[in-house]
Amino acid sequence: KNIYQSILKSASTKEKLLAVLIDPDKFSIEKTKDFITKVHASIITHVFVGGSTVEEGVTNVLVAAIRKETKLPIILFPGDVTQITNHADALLFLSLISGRNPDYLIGKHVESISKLRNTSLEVLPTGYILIESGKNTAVENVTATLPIPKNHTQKIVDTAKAGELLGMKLIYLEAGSGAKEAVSKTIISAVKKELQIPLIVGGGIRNRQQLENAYNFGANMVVIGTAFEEDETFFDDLKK
Ligand code: 1GP
Repeated sequence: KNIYQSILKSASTKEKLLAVLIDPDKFSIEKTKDFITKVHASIITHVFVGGSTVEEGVTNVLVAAIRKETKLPIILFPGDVTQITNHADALLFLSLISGRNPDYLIGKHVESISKLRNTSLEVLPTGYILIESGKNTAVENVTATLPIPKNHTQKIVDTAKAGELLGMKLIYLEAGSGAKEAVSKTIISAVKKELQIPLIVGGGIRNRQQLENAYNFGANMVVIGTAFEEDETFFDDLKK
């Protein structure tokens, strides 16, 4: 199976994609079966796994447990090289193009190759753009980079376009996990207008209305994590 091709196809038919983000640091493995049952009853199409500070080995065990319960595509959204595991289907190979920290632009990627070589993960080159969202976020702290100010729309658009021209296959607009403000309509629609490749949006989306807004503004895929961590009744609003 080819995950990128299916994302492209969904983008061309305007099918809305929704990823639940499972952070191994905030998820107890015992509830995997129950959680995935709720995922299956919902409009969720993809499972993302990753976090900014996960202990080595934890992601591997958790992804194996999730794999047992679902046929949905499992995509790694790694905060670090240690989170790479062959139990997943694909890897967001994120380059933090909003920042100027060489480690997160190319350094970690070079480090990861010795591990990647031994996996059959589909690699999804992704331009990852952190946008100011009202408070300090984990991405900002861990990567020691500044987000692009939210009113610098042209800079955000140019950054996304530069990512596309560098050959990245996806652009991910990130407000940060638990962001106070999700990425705005102005930003999503301006970026979407210039991009040929699919657009992922995440950070601070907590209800159905915000989710639908993100699609209407131009997101092909939305990523939600915190809203499920805080209250699993959110699944009830996302029934198929
Ligand atoms: C974070 O974009 C994801 O990297 C999801 O954010 O946890 O705020 O939903 P939330």
